[in-house]
Amino acid sequence: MFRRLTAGAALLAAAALGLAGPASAADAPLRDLADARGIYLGTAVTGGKLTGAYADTAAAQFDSVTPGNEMKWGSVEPVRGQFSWTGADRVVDFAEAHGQRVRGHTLVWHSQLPSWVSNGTWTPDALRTVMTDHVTTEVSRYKGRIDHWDVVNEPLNEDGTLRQSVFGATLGESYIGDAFRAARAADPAAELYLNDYSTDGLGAKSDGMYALVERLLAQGVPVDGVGFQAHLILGQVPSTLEANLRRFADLGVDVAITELDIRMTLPATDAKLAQQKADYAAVTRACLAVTRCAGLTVWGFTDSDSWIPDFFPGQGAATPYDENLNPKPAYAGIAEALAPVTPPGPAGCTAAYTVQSQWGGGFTGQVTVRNTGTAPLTGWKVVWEYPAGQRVTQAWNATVTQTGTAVTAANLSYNGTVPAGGSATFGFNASWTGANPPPAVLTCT
Ligand code: 9MR
Repeated sequence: MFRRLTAGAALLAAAALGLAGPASAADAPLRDLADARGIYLGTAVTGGKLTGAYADTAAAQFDSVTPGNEMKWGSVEPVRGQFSWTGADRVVDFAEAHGQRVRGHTLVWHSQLPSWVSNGTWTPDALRTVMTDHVTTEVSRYKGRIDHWDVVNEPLNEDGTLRQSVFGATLGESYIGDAFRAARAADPAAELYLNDYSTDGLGAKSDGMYALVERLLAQGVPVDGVGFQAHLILGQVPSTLEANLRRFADLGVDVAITELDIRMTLPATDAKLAQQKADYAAVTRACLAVTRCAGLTVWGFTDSDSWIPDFFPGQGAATPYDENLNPKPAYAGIAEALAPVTPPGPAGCTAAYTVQSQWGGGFTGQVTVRNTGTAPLTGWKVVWEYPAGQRVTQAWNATVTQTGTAVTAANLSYNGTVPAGGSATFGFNASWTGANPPPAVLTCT
């Protein structure tokens, strides 16, 4: 599906013009800022922690959740044919209670796979059946409730070749198409994603992914999107991230940042946190810059719920909130990147008429032209009717002409441009007899 239209979609045209304003809405929840910019902002969550402040923050700030572990094969089908939905249900129920969408993660992956699958002895047909049964059962269970499914996760080696998981080794590349077709049949409305890491920038692995997606699409495999995990290292956001997202989008699929975190060597310092803020903003901007980027998910929103310290000893502080659920500079980085764009509004123009001085038969008048709009005025004209036969005889700072009772004043070359909120003034001498009432209306264009 193409990026959803939202209440804020009207701002997209302005976004395309690059008119991002300051982060004046920094207090608005990230989910609202993201919605106004036409993307979703998600987080991985741990279902068992969804109470108290952790739950409140997840609900307030994010409009999408991904179960960190609860939908993986080892969690839902630890024994063949015996399914356990408790953990996954908890996350889906939470999302629905808080108006959030769910990224289902993940159906076919070489990791967190029960040993009955990974250590089994399989004929190709038997493994294919086991795999498609698993996909069909899980997708059917949540039919209509999952927005995106990571159907196949991490299918590639670092050099872009097919990972020789039990699936790759037994079935070759064909398992990917079979998994996608089974998912499509079970829930035609869900967006089906292929997801991997270290494919974020241009390189051998993302080239392999690109070629794989091309082949799958050519075969008619229902791939709707490609997920880029973006488990990044401080200061190393790939400079080619946006270009890479764009080339996949140009294949006709959606893209999403699915597992963003940015790790650093501990301890965190102010300088590192400032760099991390810039990195989070850069990734967010890359997604915003690509129309088919559906959204961005952080892989845990708090440092207290991040996989990094366990997997990379000595590293951490990878998420937008610290361990006490205080927002870090990275949070502001996301918020600033998502800040509302200021659409170029029309220029406004009002004109005010005053009599500066008056004597027998003559007077000096002045008109102030004010730009009450949000874009510069690039030339102005003021028109009025004299009610009592007054006649302009001389003017300065404008070209003033009079035909009958109708007066027209136009800017000169040096005062035609009036910035938003600014003004220009011109003056004139005129004659009067009997009475000198001001014009009822001045029209400024
Ligand atoms: O966040 C997940 C962590 O709790 C698990 O221990 C780990 C096991 O591999 O998986 C983590 O999530 C992974 C995700 O499912 C796929 N991409 C890499 C993520 C980090 O390892």
